[in-house]
Amino acid sequence: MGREALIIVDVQNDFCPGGALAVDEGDQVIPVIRQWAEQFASQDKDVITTQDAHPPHHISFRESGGPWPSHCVKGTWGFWLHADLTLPKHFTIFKGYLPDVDAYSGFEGTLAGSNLNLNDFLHQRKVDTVYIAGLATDYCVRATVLDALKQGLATTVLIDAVRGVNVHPEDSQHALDEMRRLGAHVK
Ligand code: VGL
Ligand code: ZN
Repeated sequence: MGREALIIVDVQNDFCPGGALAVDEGDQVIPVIRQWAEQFASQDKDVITTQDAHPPHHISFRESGGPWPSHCVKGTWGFWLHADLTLPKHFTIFKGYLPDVDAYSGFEGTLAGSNLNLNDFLHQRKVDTVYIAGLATDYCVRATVLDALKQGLATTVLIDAVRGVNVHPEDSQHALDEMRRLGAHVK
C-alpha cells in the first residue's frame, strides 16, 4: 500500500473573484480545502499545490492568439495563491512556464526550484493515491485528474472543493462525468 497525497490545483488570485480569469465561487473552495489539508497533514500525508506560472505574453493569452485573458503571470498578484488559503507544510508545483506550451495538468509541471516532474515526485514519495481539489473543474482539475489516472494512481475528485469556468454552462458537469467514466472516484 502506497501513501496518499492531496493535490490542490491553481487556487490563485486570478482564478478567484476579482482575478483576471475568475471562476464563479472560486473562493468558496478555500475553507473546504483548508480542512482537507489539515487532515492530510495531521496524518503525515503530502499536501501539494500547483500554480499556473505563465511568462508575460504566454501562448494561451489572447494577445498571443490564445483563448484566455492574460493571467497568472509569474510574480504578479494574480499568480499568488489566495491569501485565505493558509496551508500546513506543502510542496509547490509550477506549470505553464514555457512561453509556447500550454499546460493545464499538474503532471506537466515541476517541483518549484527543480526539474523534478510531478509524477516522479509522487513516485519518490511512494504516493499511489491522490485526492484532487481546486480550480478549474473543466480545465486544470480535469487535466490533472486524467493524467493521474493515466499514471495508474487511484484518483478521487473532492466535489465540494472544485469549481469550474463553464465557458459553456455544462462544462464542469461533463468534465466530472468524463473523469468518473475514466475511473476517478468523486466524493
Ligand atoms: C486554467 C485556464 C487557463 C486552470 C489555467 O487552472 O484551470 N484555466 N489556465
Ligand atoms: Zn493558464
